[in-house]
Amino acid sequence: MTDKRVNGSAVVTSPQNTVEGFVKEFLRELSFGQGVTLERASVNDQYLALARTVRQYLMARWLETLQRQREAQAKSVAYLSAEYLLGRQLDNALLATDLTEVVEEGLASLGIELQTLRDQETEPGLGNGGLGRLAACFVDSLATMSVPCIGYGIRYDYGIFRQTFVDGWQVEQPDNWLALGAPWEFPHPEAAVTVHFGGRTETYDDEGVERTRWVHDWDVLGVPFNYMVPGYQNGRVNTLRLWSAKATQAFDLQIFNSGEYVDAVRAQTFAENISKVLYPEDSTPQGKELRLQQQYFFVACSIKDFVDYVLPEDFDLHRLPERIIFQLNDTHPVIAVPELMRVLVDEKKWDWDEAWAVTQQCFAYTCHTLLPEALEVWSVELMGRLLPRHLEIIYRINEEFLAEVAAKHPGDDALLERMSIIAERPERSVRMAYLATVAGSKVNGVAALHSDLLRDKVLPDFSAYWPDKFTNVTNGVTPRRFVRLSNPALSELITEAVGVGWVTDLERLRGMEPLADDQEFREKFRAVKAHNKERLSTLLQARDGITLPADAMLDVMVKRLHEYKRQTLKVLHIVTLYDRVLRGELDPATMQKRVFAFGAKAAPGYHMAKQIIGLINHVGATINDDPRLGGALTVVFPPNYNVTLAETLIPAADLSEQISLAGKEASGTGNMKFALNGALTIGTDDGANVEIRELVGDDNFFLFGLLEPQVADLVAAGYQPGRYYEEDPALKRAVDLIASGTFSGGDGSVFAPLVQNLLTEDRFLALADYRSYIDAQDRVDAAYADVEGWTRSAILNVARSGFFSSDRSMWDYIDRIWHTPPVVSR
Ligand code: 26W
Repeated sequence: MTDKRVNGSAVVTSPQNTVEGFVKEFLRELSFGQGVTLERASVNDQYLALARTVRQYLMARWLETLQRQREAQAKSVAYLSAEYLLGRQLDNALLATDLTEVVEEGLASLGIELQTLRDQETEPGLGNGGLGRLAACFVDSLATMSVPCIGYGIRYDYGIFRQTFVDGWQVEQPDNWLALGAPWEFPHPEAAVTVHFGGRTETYDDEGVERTRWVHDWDVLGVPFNYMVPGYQNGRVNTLRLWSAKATQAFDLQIFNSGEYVDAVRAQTFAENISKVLYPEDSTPQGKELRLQQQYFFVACSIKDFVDYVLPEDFDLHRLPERIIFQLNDTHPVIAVPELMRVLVDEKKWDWDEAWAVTQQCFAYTCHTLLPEALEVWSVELMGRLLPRHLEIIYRINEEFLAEVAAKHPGDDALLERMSIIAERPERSVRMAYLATVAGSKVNGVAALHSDLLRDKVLPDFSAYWPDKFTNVTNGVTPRRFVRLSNPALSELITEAVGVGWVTDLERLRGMEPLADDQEFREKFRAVKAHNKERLSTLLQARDGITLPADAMLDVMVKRLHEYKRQTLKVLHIVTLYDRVLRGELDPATMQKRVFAFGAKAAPGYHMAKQIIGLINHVGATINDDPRLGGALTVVFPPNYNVTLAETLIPAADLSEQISLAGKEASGTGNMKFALNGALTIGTDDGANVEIRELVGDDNFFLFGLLEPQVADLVAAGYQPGRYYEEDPALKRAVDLIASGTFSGGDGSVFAPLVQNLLTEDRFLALADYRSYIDAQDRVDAAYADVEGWTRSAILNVARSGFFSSDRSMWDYIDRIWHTPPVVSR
């Protein structure tokens, strides 16, 4: 046991990080934690005991980090996010403590396979896609960089649904991720926060000062669950605090005794519904009341927690901006702005201007989308009913803001209407992105192109009014999980080439550039890719009974299913190749063998997205079983794409599909993960693809498609998808094959809605980009045939993608927005 003194007195002793030390602790956890003997322990017992043993190695670091930050009175980041897509925790904890080998050997000495226990862990799917995963990468980076940060969010009882396929169609199953235990969380019911809802407001005289009080209707308890966010081998552990809703009055005995058993627990179920399940939409808000309840619930808990529990109790809140920056992860937590104003004005009894001056310095807003329909608006009817005091405060913020604008632009009523936080039409509603922009000290997009479009197209009036408020921070991904952990073979090769430091300083990958011209290194690089393909094949066989053909180019498209991401265009490519073979234009024996791998969940209510999933699986079933192809083309679509599957799929990929319509994908982060794992990208000039292409070089990137300005012009000129269908015979044949029922048992009606939409609306110009895409894919085939050339490009992609580390993103946020330097050891 290694002793560690924390806050002077209490001694926290971490177990010895030796095989013996670990085995001793593990057996203790098995018997005293799980209450079973080694002989009778289930795999789940073993996994839970292992998790609890490993977390002990992090405990001292956690307590010390908190102590260190308290002493340093350091400024922290409070990352407010409704989603965290964390992925499995065990391996990341082993990497952070550098215990993998010790644990592997220790378990083996007890006849236990570490991999078996790894596979026992259920990943916490507390997010939908890009936004949630980015939050997880960011908190990992801040811990590794020793920057004080608390991630605040919601502990959903049910995360993103489990996807299954029935006859190729998506069917959702509830994600009961807590069922087998949650060894990585630390509940703190003693630190519960009461959150109010509903009711009305009333003004009262407070010694001559008119004040307002909120007379609420009902309330819930917010119980915090802490999760460790371990830094990579730096002795630091930050905190992720997720809130779970509990009824203030769990059970009404009187009602129960009167025999109304259901009524007796009605309040409980109602309250606990708030953190029951994650909303599975990732770009079309449904405007549901429960969603706003969720947003206010975790925000109110978080602000109360930080102001009353994290800050020293005598802390003068006028200095709040010196101690905290609340980063708003999209508009989902922006209700935090009126909540802080309510606390300062109604509870701390500050006057308005005093409170507003502080509030404006405490928030910053990151926008993650370009789709107008993804920008959240809440009707004043709903806001007023659920949060009457907050609506009043939002009205006052808007009034003060519009008065300021009017002073600078007298008589420009159109401008006032355009910039008002309150939209009058179609119904009076609160524009949350506008509230975030007015209150935020900084507003940023997540890629250079996105931030430009945010300024010029989404919030032009605001960027004209506050040019310095707008900035860009291009997304990034953590190299710990998405290279070091998920691609150990490549990591070894990188370390051999540039030394160990790259894991926390990814720009060191540049040292590999010259090796692109090294024949021997290229062979090793190819061996790594082949190994990863083997590993994927083994996994897909075991997980889904999918056989992955060998010696084929692995062409991968994994991301949420959305029309703007254009999975349909990928299907048109596959059908075009199929058509070429059937017409004898391509010889299956000599053509480039390809495996098309898909991974994608569709929001349950998004019917066109579900049609597209059905089409992919039906095309796959037809092509995979067509003997005329001789296995030259194969479609695989493992269900339930998630972080864990990504960790094995991405390192095996040759080609990364990033084919969204230019101007629609804010950034993308999968694109970065593929480049860092030696896949080449075929993509449009959209989101972060632009920066990937600029860094890896045009020769090492397959660019195609309309540029954003051309898209705008084509749409403005009136886009007619039918014309492209008529004028491109290959396209016509591909669409007709789908329409004719070739992939649906001859029943053309199955995909008629999709085909109809494509030929008449095609909102995301798939037909307009078809020819350019197909030509680019032909370039890909030619490039792939040049094995050495392809490997060279792949190595250069890795070597030149260090910029896409989320550590670099954090430095940008720190320099441009947060000003929260790392707390380095005294
Ligand atoms: C239902 C409401 C809603 C609306 C938008 C839920 C979730 C969203 C997210 C903003 C959607 C999202 O995940 N956006 C993605 O964010 C990534 C991280 O910045 C970007 O890389 C992706 O381009 C963007 O689509």
